[in-house]
Amino acid sequence: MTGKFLTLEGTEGAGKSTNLSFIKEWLTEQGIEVISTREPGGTEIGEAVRGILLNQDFTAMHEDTELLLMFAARAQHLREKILPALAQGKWVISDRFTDASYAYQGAARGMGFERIAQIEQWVQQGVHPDTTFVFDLPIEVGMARVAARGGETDRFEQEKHDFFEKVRGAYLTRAAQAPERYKVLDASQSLESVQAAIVARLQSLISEA
Ligand code: Z5A
Repeated sequence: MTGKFLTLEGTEGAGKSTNLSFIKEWLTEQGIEVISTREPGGTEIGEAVRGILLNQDFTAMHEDTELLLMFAARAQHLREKILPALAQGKWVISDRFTDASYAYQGAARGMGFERIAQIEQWVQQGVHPDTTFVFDLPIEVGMARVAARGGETDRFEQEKHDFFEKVRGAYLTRAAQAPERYKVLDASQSLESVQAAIVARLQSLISEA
């Protein structure tokens, strides 16, 4: 028996973390065993790597280093946490996964998709999410939400508006190329309306399981 693998993607302040908790709670109420996790991170080693990746003092980080660290954390995450949970029939929800590497490193950093696809194949060996929710909203709306929430900024949040437009565009392009895997949500709508769309997709996933 294998569980389902769900991922949440989008630009900053789009509502991924908020809805991760909602999805976990909703699935648990349906009697499904679920674990939630995040990238970069998810394991003790992955969280240590996250600390390096987000450290805003590390302005000298080369884009190759950034990409390889993302996948180093992911390799550990898959083997230590995601695959064992799926094998036990649990559902796994991750706040970000490989689509973020395509969007941030591939599109926004301009590294291209080919190299990422090669590393993806090497690390994941064909493992992909069953469903990816893309929380889509204008960049300035997400930034305003993050500003209102307060807290520390990280190395990625130092980037300019144009960087995040490329990220947003890449997510939408990938979603359009594989509509059966992606569910694009209008994250500028109220939380209630976003969550109603999420529940509709979860119900159809449960009926397929
Ligand atoms: N990264 C990468 O480059 N390559 C990779 O392969 C991976 C990651 C895996 C860390 O990610 C960075 O790593 C990320 C990409 C890079 N950098 N950036 N930017 P992260 O996920 O930890 O960081 P984040 O995207 O910046 O998270 P965030 O800003 O916390 O966004 P969020 O989780 O989507 O937002 P939220 O906390 O759920 O919501 C923000 C606020 O809006 C909050 O106060 C909510 O109550 C509010 N909210 C949420 N939804 C609504 C609605 N619908 N209406 C009104 N208000 C709302």
